[in-house]
Amino acid sequence: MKVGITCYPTYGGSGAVATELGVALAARGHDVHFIAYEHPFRLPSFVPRVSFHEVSMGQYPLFQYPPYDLALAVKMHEIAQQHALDLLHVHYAIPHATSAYLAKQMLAKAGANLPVVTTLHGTDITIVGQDHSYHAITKFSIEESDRVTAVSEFLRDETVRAFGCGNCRVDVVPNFVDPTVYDRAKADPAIKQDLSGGRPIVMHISNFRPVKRVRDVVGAFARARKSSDAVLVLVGDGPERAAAEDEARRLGVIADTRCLGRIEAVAPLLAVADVYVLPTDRESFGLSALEAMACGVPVLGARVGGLVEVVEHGVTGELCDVGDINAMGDAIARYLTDRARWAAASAAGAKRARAQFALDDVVSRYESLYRDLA
Ligand code: GMT
Repeated sequence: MKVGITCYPTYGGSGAVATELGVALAARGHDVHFIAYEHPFRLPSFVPRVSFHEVSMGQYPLFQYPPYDLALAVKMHEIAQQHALDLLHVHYAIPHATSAYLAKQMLAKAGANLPVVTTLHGTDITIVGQDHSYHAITKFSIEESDRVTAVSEFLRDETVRAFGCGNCRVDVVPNFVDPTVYDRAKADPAIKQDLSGGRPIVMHISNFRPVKRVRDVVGAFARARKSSDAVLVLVGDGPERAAAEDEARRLGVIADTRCLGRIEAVAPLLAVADVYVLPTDRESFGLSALEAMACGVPVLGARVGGLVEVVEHGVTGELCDVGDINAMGDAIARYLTDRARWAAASAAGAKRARAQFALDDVVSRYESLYRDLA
């Protein structure tokens, strides 16, 4: 099939999922066309059967807010015609589902059909889509999509609740992980040595937005640090990075904290981590938690949203109340000091990631959904 994929190309779970899906589809022989304003961050430089089409934006002094959604619709329309796309799969509803709707209507005028699949990822439903300024168009664009998927049951239910999409079917297709890439057997001792001198590693990876509560990561680590000699490794960058470093200074753990900034290939880092921490405010899935589990890293997270569908509490990690830094710190400490407990959670996480969220299984589900539409 010929599939167009639109996503946010920047550091984040929805772009990672969209890109890895596209690469996996291409490996199965499909032609994949990414349509976005930048090269997706997880797209290796060249992949057979994968093309990237940049959305170019005409500028004009009148535009205080250049209309990206229109330029995107035009590019979708152009690529769909030029490459005879069988369908468009957009990730994150705003504005991608709306642009896809416009492109579909433009093609319909010429007698062509372009089915649109919209995958809902998170704040497109839980925050931005519920803002009054976007609510009606988000509801409309979801209802006009030919198929809608959500990455967790939580997100499906929240979509129905917030948008009252009585007659729109939302299928849950979870995010996935490639178990051949996210694999503790591939851990490189030299990386661990470099990061921590061989000491245990507590890790967090995100775009450091306020929703991720990165200061709680530092607070929980500082508490756990009292009973272990662990090192905190923070990966990523964003608005809360400086505040997280300040917190590490304030709590006296800055010397045990390493901030690596944005790193695109995180599997080699996760493979040497001992505990992964995701104390987030809200999370429709928590892709990084799944990637950590696949690498045999127990996950310490907040009991929110779809994260409870990924982490099995008491088995592959522990989930605490949002903001309960003491409980999180104590749970981290238990994994760091009780080797048997750690080994059981590590093995259970690696097994669950492969059994429930393996790339091959999930990509097959998308493929069959595409076939239903073609
Ligand atoms: O929704 C967002 O704010 C951004 C999005 C992203 O691009 O990272 O994150 C969401 O999608 C991810 C991939 O499906 C999920 O793993 C994240 O849980 C989800 N983020 C939130 O719900 C806050």
